[in-house]
Amino acid sequence: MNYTILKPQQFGRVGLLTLSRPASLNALNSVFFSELIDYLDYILTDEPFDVLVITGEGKAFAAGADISEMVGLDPNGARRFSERGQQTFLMLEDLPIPVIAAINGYALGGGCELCMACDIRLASFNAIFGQPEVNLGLVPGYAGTQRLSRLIGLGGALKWILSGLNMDAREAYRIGLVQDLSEPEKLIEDALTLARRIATRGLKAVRTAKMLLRKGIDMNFQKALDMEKEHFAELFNDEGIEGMKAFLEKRKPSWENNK
Ligand code: DAK
Repeated sequence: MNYTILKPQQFGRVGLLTLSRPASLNALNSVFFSELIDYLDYILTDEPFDVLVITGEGKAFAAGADISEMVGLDPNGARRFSERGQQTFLMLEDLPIPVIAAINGYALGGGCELCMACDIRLASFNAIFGQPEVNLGLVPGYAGTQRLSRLIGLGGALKWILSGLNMDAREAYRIGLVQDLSEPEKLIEDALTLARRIATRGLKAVRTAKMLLRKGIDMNFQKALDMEKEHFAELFNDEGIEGMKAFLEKRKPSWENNK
């Protein structure tokens, strides 16, 4: 598939995906969703890299769902529209590899929901976040009502979603929505550095840890501990043994991705 909005690049074992529709502040339209589904399918099938970084071109990460497309929907169309976005962002969240959002500017509405479906959020100091849907007489429709409360707690999510206010990057960092802040010109470099760091750890361990954290949060605690125990044990077959031996022998583990 030829992409018109997505610009994929690859740096070794790290993928960088740039949303490129800057004239519309990377508003998420149906072409974007078709391209993203295609790209996620490619990652799942070909496993081209071990960590993905997502960013936006220009002054926005993404300024939300494309309002000019949404305005023509009736309630049934809106349900399908919401479902497609929810499913696509779930597919992104469920990728076996870690995904880092490098948030370069506006991350509003669907754009904020997109970064919340990523595993780690790094933002530039000039990023702006918000769920402004109530200003349009809407509610978040790509799982924002569910992911924001899981990330920052129910009280904070209620405050931001009910008020439709925007928050700056420092506030987003303070409340734990983003994990780190960068100077705008260093954002991508910082995101790629973190991605490379993750991509040179035990790959099976990284994927297992992501899955345990992601799945465990919605599970009964004891069941989540059982799941952790089983997956911990599985790592004692190969990667984990090599990692521990390497430590004791004061050398680098000889994992494929670490040579
Ligand atoms: N959709 C479409 N176009 C957008 C857009 C958006 N979300 N955001 C910006 N643009 C377009 C503008 O219309 C403008 O286009 P032209 O007029 O040049 O053709 C261009 O991008 C540049 O924008 P501005 O001229 O407004 O730029 P400024 O720097 O002055 O302002 C801004 C930047 C981010 C403050 C402003 O653009 C803004 O407020 N944008 C809208 C932000 C917003 O409200 N985002 C939330 C969208 S609603 C659901 C499913 C999904 C959703 C909800 C329900 N269900 C089906 C239940 C999700 C909803 C949303 O995401």
